[in-house]
Amino acid sequence: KKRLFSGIQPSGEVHIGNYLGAIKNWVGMIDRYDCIFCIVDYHAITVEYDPKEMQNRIINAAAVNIAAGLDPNKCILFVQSHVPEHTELAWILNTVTPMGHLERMTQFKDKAKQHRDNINAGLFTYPVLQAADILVYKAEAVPIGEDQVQHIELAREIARKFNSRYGEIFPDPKEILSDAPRIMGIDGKTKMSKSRDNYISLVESSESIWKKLSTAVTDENRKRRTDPGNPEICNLFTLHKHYSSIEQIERINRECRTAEIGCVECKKILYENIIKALSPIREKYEELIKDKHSIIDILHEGAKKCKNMAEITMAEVRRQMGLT
Ligand code: AQP
Repeated sequence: KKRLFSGIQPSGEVHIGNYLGAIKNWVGMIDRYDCIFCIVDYHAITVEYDPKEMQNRIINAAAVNIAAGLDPNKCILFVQSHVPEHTELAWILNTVTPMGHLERMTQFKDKAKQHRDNINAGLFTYPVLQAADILVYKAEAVPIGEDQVQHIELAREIARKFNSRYGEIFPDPKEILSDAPRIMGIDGKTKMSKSRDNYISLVESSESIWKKLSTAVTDENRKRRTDPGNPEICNLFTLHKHYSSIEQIERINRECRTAEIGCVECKKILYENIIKALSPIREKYEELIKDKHSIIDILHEGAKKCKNMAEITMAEVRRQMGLT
Protein backbone atom coordinates (compact mmCIF):
# COMPACT_ATOMS: atom_id res chain seq x y z
CA LYS A 1 0.00 0.00 0.00
CA LYS A 2 1.15 3.54 -0.72
CA ARG A 3 1.54 5.82 2.27
CA LEU A 4 -0.87 8.74 2.68
CA PHE A 5 -0.43 11.74 4.97
CA SER A 6 -2.70 14.68 5.69
CA GLY A 7 -3.28 17.12 8.53
CA ILE A 8 -5.76 19.42 10.14
CA GLN A 9 -5.04 22.41 12.35
CA PRO A 10 -6.57 22.61 15.82
CA SER A 11 -7.29 26.26 15.07
CA GLY A 12 -11.02 26.19 15.75
CA GLU A 13 -14.05 24.08 14.98
CA VAL A 14 -13.81 21.56 12.15
CA HIS A 15 -16.27 22.69 9.45
CA ILE A 16 -18.09 21.31 6.42
CA GLY A 17 -15.43 22.90 4.16
CA ASN A 18 -12.75 20.79 5.87
CA TYR A 19 -15.06 17.78 5.55
CA LEU A 20 -16.04 18.15 1.89
CA GLY A 21 -12.57 19.31 0.86
CA ALA A 22 -10.48 16.83 2.81
CA ILE A 23 -11.88 14.57 5.54
CA LYS A 24 -14.52 12.90 3.33
CA ASN A 25 -11.74 11.99 0.90
CA TRP A 26 -9.59 10.69 3.77
CA VAL A 27 -12.37 8.36 4.88
CA GLY A 28 -12.86 7.13 1.32
CA MET A 29 -9.16 6.28 0.95
CA ILE A 30 -8.61 4.67 4.33
CA ASP A 31 -8.70 1.05 3.10
CA ARG A 32 -6.59 1.60 -0.01
CA TYR A 33 -3.67 3.48 1.57
CA ASP A 34 -1.45 3.23 4.61
CA CYS A 35 -2.97 6.34 6.24
CA ILE A 36 -1.48 8.80 8.71
CA PHE A 37 -3.60 11.75 9.88
CA CYS A 38 -2.09 14.47 12.00
CA ILE A 39 -3.48 17.22 14.21
CA VAL A 40 -0.95 19.89 13.37
CA ASP A 41 -0.67 21.93 16.58
CA TYR A 42 2.74 23.41 15.67
CA HIS A 43 1.09 24.89 12.59
CA ALA A 44 -1.81 26.29 14.61
CA ILE A 45 0.51 28.29 16.91
CA THR A 46 1.69 30.47 14.02
CA VAL A 47 -1.31 32.71 14.76
CA GLU A 48 -2.42 34.11 18.13
CA TYR A 49 -4.37 31.62 20.25
CA ASP A 50 -5.38 31.00 23.82
CA PRO A 51 -3.06 28.37 25.38
CA LYS A 52 -5.81 27.38 27.81
CA GLU A 53 -7.96 26.29 24.88
CA MET A 54 -5.39 24.32 22.89
CA GLN A 55 -5.77 21.00 24.73
CA ASN A 56 -9.52 20.97 24.15
CA ARG A 57 -9.16 21.98 20.54
CA ILE A 58 -6.80 19.09 19.90
CA ILE A 59 -9.07 16.56 21.61
CA ASN A 60 -12.13 17.96 19.81
CA ALA A 61 -10.39 17.81 16.44
CA ALA A 62 -9.51 14.17 17.10
CA ALA A 63 -13.05 13.31 18.24
CA VAL A 64 -14.69 15.06 15.27
CA ASN A 65 -12.42 13.30 12.81
CA ILE A 66 -13.05 9.90 14.37
CA ALA A 67 -16.80 10.63 14.40
CA ALA A 68 -16.61 11.62 10.74
CA GLY A 69 -15.16 8.22 9.85
CA LEU A 70 -11.44 8.09 10.65
CA ASP A 71 -11.53 4.70 12.34
CA PRO A 72 -8.38 4.55 14.53
CA ASN A 73 -8.20 0.80 13.88
CA LYS A 74 -7.66 1.49 10.21
CA CYS A 75 -5.37 4.55 10.31
CA ILE A 76 -2.95 6.42 12.52
CA LEU A 77 -4.20 9.58 14.21
CA PHE A 78 -1.73 11.61 16.25
CA VAL A 79 -0.58 15.07 17.33
CA GLN A 80 2.29 16.75 15.47
CA SER A 81 4.16 18.04 18.54
CA HIS A 82 4.29 14.51 20.01
CA VAL A 83 6.78 13.56 17.30
CA PRO A 84 9.68 16.08 17.47
CA GLU A 85 11.26 14.63 14.31
CA HIS A 86 8.81 16.84 12.34
CA THR A 87 10.48 20.02 13.59
CA GLU A 88 13.95 18.53 13.36
CA LEU A 89 13.45 17.69 9.69
CA ALA A 90 11.80 21.08 9.11
CA TRP A 91 15.01 22.81 10.21
CA ILE A 92 17.03 20.72 7.82
CA LEU A 93 14.61 21.36 4.96
CA ASN A 94 14.79 25.10 5.68
CA THR A 95 18.37 24.91 4.48
CA VAL A 96 17.34 23.70 1.01
CA THR A 97 14.28 25.96 0.64
CA PRO A 98 14.77 29.19 -1.33
CA MET A 99 13.33 32.29 0.41
CA GLY A 100 11.89 33.42 -2.92
CA HIS A 101 9.67 30.32 -3.10
CA LEU A 102 8.25 31.00 0.36
CA GLU A 103 7.60 34.63 -0.55
CA ARG A 104 5.32 33.45 -3.36
CA MET A 105 3.01 31.43 -1.09
CA THR A 106 -0.51 32.85 -1.25
CA GLN A 107 -1.49 31.45 2.16
CA PHE A 108 1.36 33.42 3.73
CA LYS A 109 0.25 36.58 1.96
CA ASP A 110 -3.39 36.06 3.05
CA LYS A 111 -2.48 35.23 6.65
CA ALA A 112 -0.05 38.15 6.84
CA LYS A 113 -2.92 40.44 5.81
CA GLN A 114 -5.27 38.79 8.31
CA HIS A 115 -2.73 39.01 11.20
CA ARG A 116 -0.84 42.25 10.48
CA ASP A 117 0.29 42.63 14.11
CA ASN A 118 1.93 39.19 14.21
CA ILE A 119 3.68 38.35 10.95
CA ASN A 120 6.14 35.91 12.47
CA ALA A 121 8.85 33.72 10.93
CA GLY A 122 6.82 30.58 11.73
CA LEU A 123 4.01 31.80 9.51
CA PHE A 124 6.57 32.32 6.76
CA THR A 125 8.19 28.88 7.06
CA TYR A 126 4.87 27.09 7.64
CA PRO A 127 5.12 25.26 4.27
CA VAL A 128 8.57 23.89 5.20
CA LEU A 129 7.17 22.28 8.34
CA GLN A 130 4.32 20.96 6.21
CA ALA A 131 6.86 19.44 3.80
CA ALA A 132 8.62 17.84 6.79
CA ASP A 133 5.29 16.42 8.08
CA ILE A 134 4.84 14.61 4.78
CA LEU A 135 8.43 13.67 3.98
CA VAL A 136 9.36 12.33 7.40
CA TYR A 137 6.95 9.43 6.60
CA LYS A 138 7.94 9.32 2.91
CA ALA A 139 4.25 9.79 2.11
CA GLU A 140 3.32 9.83 -1.56
CA ALA A 141 -0.38 10.73 -1.39
CA VAL A 142 -1.58 13.96 0.23
CA PRO A 143 -5.35 14.55 0.05
CA ILE A 144 -6.04 18.26 0.65
CA GLY A 145 -8.25 21.20 -0.29
CA GLU A 146 -7.31 23.56 -3.12
CA ASP A 147 -5.79 26.14 -0.75
CA GLN A 148 -2.98 23.70 0.07
CA VAL A 149 -1.99 22.72 -3.48
CA GLN A 150 0.75 25.36 -3.70
CA HIS A 151 2.28 24.03 -0.49
CA ILE A 152 2.40 20.47 -1.81
CA GLU A 153 4.04 21.68 -5.02
CA LEU A 154 6.66 23.32 -2.84
CA ALA A 155 7.04 20.13 -0.76
CA ARG A 156 7.81 18.31 -4.02
CA GLU A 157 10.46 20.87 -4.91
CA ILE A 158 12.00 20.69 -1.45
CA ALA A 159 12.15 16.88 -1.69
CA ARG A 160 13.85 17.08 -5.08
CA LYS A 161 16.33 19.70 -3.89
CA PHE A 162 17.23 17.58 -0.87
CA ASN A 163 17.55 14.43 -2.99
CA SER A 164 19.78 16.06 -5.56
CA ARG A 165 22.07 17.51 -2.91
CA TYR A 166 22.29 14.59 -0.46
CA GLY A 167 21.03 11.51 -2.35
CA GLU A 168 17.62 9.99 -3.03
CA ILE A 169 15.67 9.64 0.19
CA PHE A 170 12.28 11.20 -0.38
CA PRO A 171 9.60 10.18 -2.89
CA ASP A 172 7.57 12.87 -4.69
CA PRO A 173 4.49 13.69 -2.62
CA LYS A 174 1.39 14.20 -4.78
CA GLU A 175 -1.73 16.15 -3.88
CA ILE A 176 -5.17 14.55 -4.24
CA LEU A 177 -8.18 16.85 -4.55
CA SER A 178 -11.78 15.99 -3.68
CA ASP A 179 -14.78 16.93 -5.82
CA ALA A 180 -15.23 19.97 -3.50
CA PRO A 181 -11.75 21.44 -3.28
CA ARG A 182 -12.88 24.94 -2.31
CA ILE A 183 -16.08 25.44 -0.32
CA MET A 184 -16.96 29.10 0.11
CA GLY A 185 -17.98 30.53 3.47
CA ILE A 186 -21.62 31.36 4.16
CA ASP A 187 -20.67 35.03 3.76
CA GLY A 188 -20.12 34.13 0.09
CA LYS A 189 -16.90 36.19 0.10
CA THR A 190 -13.95 33.97 0.95
CA LYS A 191 -13.33 30.27 1.44
CA MET A 192 -14.97 28.70 4.45
CA SER A 193 -12.41 29.09 7.26
CA LYS A 194 -12.24 28.29 10.95
CA SER A 195 -10.81 31.71 11.64
CA ARG A 196 -13.36 33.75 9.69
CA ASP A 197 -16.59 32.82 11.44
CA ASN A 198 -18.15 32.02 8.06
CA TYR A 199 -18.42 28.29 8.64
CA ILE A 200 -20.88 25.58 9.59
CA SER A 201 -19.25 23.24 12.06
CA LEU A 202 -19.48 19.48 11.54
CA VAL A 203 -21.00 19.12 15.00
CA GLU A 204 -23.10 22.26 15.17
CA SER A 205 -26.59 22.21 16.75
CA SER A 206 -29.61 22.32 14.41
CA GLU A 207 -30.73 25.69 15.80
CA SER A 208 -27.35 27.24 15.17
CA ILE A 209 -27.14 25.80 11.64
CA TRP A 210 -30.52 27.36 10.80
CA LYS A 211 -29.46 30.68 12.31
CA LYS A 212 -26.41 30.73 10.06
CA LEU A 213 -28.19 29.49 6.93
CA SER A 214 -31.06 31.92 7.31
CA THR A 215 -28.68 34.86 7.10
CA ALA A 216 -26.29 33.26 4.57
CA VAL A 217 -25.57 35.25 1.42
CA THR A 218 -27.18 33.92 -1.79
CA ASP A 219 -27.23 35.47 -5.29
CA GLU A 220 -26.91 39.12 -4.30
CA ASN A 221 -28.78 40.27 -7.42
CA ARG A 222 -31.86 38.55 -6.08
CA LYS A 223 -33.10 41.33 -3.85
CA ARG A 224 -36.84 40.57 -3.85
CA ARG A 225 -38.68 37.27 -3.75
CA THR A 226 -39.92 37.88 -7.29
CA ASP A 227 -36.43 38.52 -8.76
CA PRO A 228 -35.11 35.59 -10.79
CA GLY A 229 -31.84 34.17 -9.40
CA ASN A 230 -28.76 32.51 -10.83
CA PRO A 231 -27.84 29.30 -9.00
CA GLU A 232 -24.42 29.26 -10.69
CA ILE A 233 -23.31 32.21 -8.59
CA CYS A 234 -25.20 31.21 -5.43
CA ASN A 235 -22.91 29.78 -2.83
CA LEU A 236 -25.70 27.76 -1.21
CA PHE A 237 -26.43 26.01 -4.50
CA THR A 238 -22.92 24.53 -4.26
CA LEU A 239 -23.86 23.12 -0.86
CA HIS A 240 -27.08 21.71 -2.36
CA LYS A 241 -24.91 19.85 -4.85
CA HIS A 242 -23.24 18.07 -1.93
CA TYR A 243 -26.17 17.58 0.41
CA SER A 244 -29.41 17.44 -1.62
CA SER A 245 -30.97 14.81 -3.89
CA ILE A 246 -30.67 15.02 -7.68
CA GLU A 247 -34.40 15.81 -7.91
CA GLN A 248 -34.06 18.65 -5.42
CA ILE A 249 -30.99 20.03 -7.17
CA GLU A 250 -32.74 19.97 -10.54
CA ARG A 251 -35.85 21.60 -9.11
CA ILE A 252 -33.88 24.39 -7.43
CA ASN A 253 -31.77 24.97 -10.53
CA ARG A 254 -34.99 25.39 -12.54
CA GLU A 255 -37.20 27.25 -10.10
CA CYS A 256 -34.58 29.70 -8.83
CA ARG A 257 -34.11 31.02 -12.36
CA THR A 258 -37.87 31.62 -12.74
CA ALA A 259 -38.35 32.87 -9.16
CA GLU A 260 -40.80 30.03 -8.47
CA ILE A 261 -38.80 29.05 -5.42
CA GLY A 262 -37.68 31.70 -2.93
CA CYS A 263 -34.38 31.75 -1.02
CA VAL A 264 -36.08 30.92 2.28
CA GLU A 265 -37.66 27.72 0.95
CA CYS A 266 -34.44 26.82 -0.81
CA LYS A 267 -32.51 27.30 2.45
CA LYS A 268 -35.04 25.16 4.35
CA ILE A 269 -34.46 22.24 1.96
CA LEU A 270 -30.70 22.62 2.38
CA TYR A 271 -31.09 22.87 6.16
CA GLU A 272 -33.08 19.60 6.35
CA ASN A 273 -30.49 17.80 4.23
CA ILE A 274 -27.49 19.12 6.12
CA ILE A 275 -29.08 18.14 9.43
CA LYS A 276 -29.74 14.64 8.09
CA ALA A 277 -26.13 14.29 6.94
CA LEU A 278 -24.51 15.77 10.05
CA SER A 279 -26.67 14.22 12.81
CA PRO A 280 -24.88 10.85 12.84
CA ILE A 281 -21.50 12.62 13.04
CA ARG A 282 -22.69 14.87 15.87
CA GLU A 283 -24.20 11.97 17.82
CA LYS A 284 -21.03 9.90 17.51
CA TYR A 285 -18.91 12.94 18.49
CA GLU A 286 -21.03 13.57 21.60
CA GLU A 287 -20.56 9.95 22.61
CA LEU A 288 -16.78 10.03 22.02
CA ILE A 289 -16.14 13.31 23.78
CA LYS A 290 -17.59 11.93 27.04
CA ASP A 291 -14.45 9.81 27.32
CA LYS A 292 -11.52 12.14 26.64
CA HIS A 293 -9.03 9.66 28.09
CA SER A 294 -9.77 7.14 25.35
CA ILE A 295 -9.13 9.81 22.74
CA ILE A 296 -5.86 10.77 24.40
CA ASP A 297 -4.88 7.07 24.41
CA ILE A 298 -5.59 6.82 20.68
CA LEU A 299 -3.40 9.89 20.04
CA HIS A 300 -0.54 8.54 22.17
CA GLU A 301 -0.72 5.17 20.45
CA GLY A 302 -0.60 6.94 17.08
CA ALA A 303 2.40 9.06 18.12
CA LYS A 304 4.34 5.96 19.20
CA LYS A 305 3.91 4.34 15.79
CA CYS A 306 4.80 7.57 14.00
CA LYS A 307 7.87 8.16 16.13
CA ASN A 308 9.26 4.77 15.14
CA MET A 309 8.84 5.56 11.45
CA ALA A 310 10.15 9.13 11.78
CA GLU A 311 13.27 8.03 13.67
CA ILE A 312 14.21 5.67 10.84
CA THR A 313 13.91 8.46 8.25
CA MET A 314 15.87 10.89 10.42
CA ALA A 315 18.72 8.40 10.90
CA GLU A 316 18.89 8.05 7.12
CA VAL A 317 18.77 11.84 6.62
CA ARG A 318 21.55 12.48 9.15
CA ARG A 319 23.71 9.76 7.65
CA GLN A 320 23.37 11.15 4.12
CA MET A 321 24.15 14.64 5.39
CA GLY A 322 27.25 13.59 7.24
CA LEU A 323 25.69 14.47 10.58
CA THR A 324 26.23 11.18 12.39
N1 AQP B 1 -13.18 25.99 2.47
C1 AQP B 1 -12.56 24.85 2.21
N2 AQP B 1 -12.93 24.08 1.16
C2 AQP B 1 -12.29 22.91 0.90
N3 AQP B 1 -11.27 22.43 1.66
C3 AQP B 1 -10.87 23.16 2.73
N4 AQP B 1 -9.91 22.98 3.65
C4 AQP B 1 -9.93 24.02 4.50
N5 AQP B 1 -10.87 24.90 4.16
C5 AQP B 1 -11.49 24.41 3.05
C6 AQP B 1 -9.03 21.82 3.72
O1 AQP B 1 -9.21 21.20 4.97
C7 AQP B 1 -7.98 20.59 5.38
C8 AQP B 1 -7.66 20.99 6.79
O2 AQP B 1 -7.52 22.39 6.85
P1 AQP B 1 -6.52 23.06 7.88
O3 AQP B 1 -7.15 23.09 9.18
O4 AQP B 1 -5.24 22.39 7.88
O5 AQP B 1 -6.14 24.40 7.25
P2 AQP B 1 -6.85 25.61 6.66
O6 AQP B 1 -6.91 25.45 5.19
O7 AQP B 1 -6.07 26.76 7.08
O8 AQP B 1 -8.30 25.57 7.31
P3 AQP B 1 -9.16 26.75 7.75
O9 AQP B 1 -10.45 26.18 8.17
O10 AQP B 1 -9.19 27.78 6.69
O11 AQP B 1 -8.42 27.27 9.04
P4 AQP B 1 -7.81 28.66 9.40
O12 AQP B 1 -8.96 29.60 9.43
O13 AQP B 1 -7.22 28.42 10.75
O14 AQP B 1 -6.82 28.98 8.34
C9 AQP B 1 -6.92 21.06 4.37
O15 AQP B 1 -6.66 20.00 3.49
C10 AQP B 1 -7.57 22.21 3.68
O16 AQP B 1 -7.11 22.34 2.35
